[in-house]
Amino acid sequence: MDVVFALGGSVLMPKEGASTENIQNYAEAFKKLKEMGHRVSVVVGGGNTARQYISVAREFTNESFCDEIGILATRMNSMLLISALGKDAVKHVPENFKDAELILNMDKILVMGGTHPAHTTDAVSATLAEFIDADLLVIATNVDGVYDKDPRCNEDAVKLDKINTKELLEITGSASMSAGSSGVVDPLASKIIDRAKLKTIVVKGIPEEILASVTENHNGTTITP
Ligand code: U5P
Repeated sequence: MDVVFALGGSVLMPKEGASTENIQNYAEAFKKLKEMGHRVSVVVGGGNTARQYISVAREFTNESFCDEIGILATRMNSMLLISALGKDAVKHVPENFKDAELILNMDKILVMGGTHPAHTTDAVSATLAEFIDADLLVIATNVDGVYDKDPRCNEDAVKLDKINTKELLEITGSASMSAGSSGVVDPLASKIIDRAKLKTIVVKGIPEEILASVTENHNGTTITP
């Protein structure tokens, strides 16, 4: 299967910072998927690094420039994962989808971060999945699926096992577009998922769920056209 993963920066680079064991566990999961015969792309988020830089820069500058800072954080996190993937990856973080596809055609795991301001790496992963005609997009994040309302501020929020792309648009449509925002799926990504008719799974970003996402035995939310 041709699978694109959006790996939330907050799981790769949590508040406590990077840990060798953590990065290694993710690298092992992606290598295993490649060994199983899947074509693997990983779009890495900016995590706490991006959010810290953006929160200070915002006092001085506009959102687009904050986005540019966020993009650099996503590329640094990508380099960290590339370093742990060794010969299964290429020591280059592509900045557009044409270069990204060349890396996949070299039979390597593709790792990339952001591209342009005004969206998150969720939107990058959805566009990449559309561009390379992937079979599946997996959004591996810090929540375990899509809820009917934000579970961080609604105790009665209910996790949805299966939804369609129109329902995803309704749930995520009102999310913030400011630099560093962290809704479960960025509203632009939801629109791309809908237009590209992409089968998408939202799972908790732990190696076990990343491996399970290709088997249907995951505990997340499945989104279908
Ligand atoms: N960002 C962009 N464009 C991209 C990727 C990221 O502007 O293509 C910026 C956003 O401000 C985003 C931040 O919130 O970098 C960190 O990425 P993420 O972890 O939210 O995906």
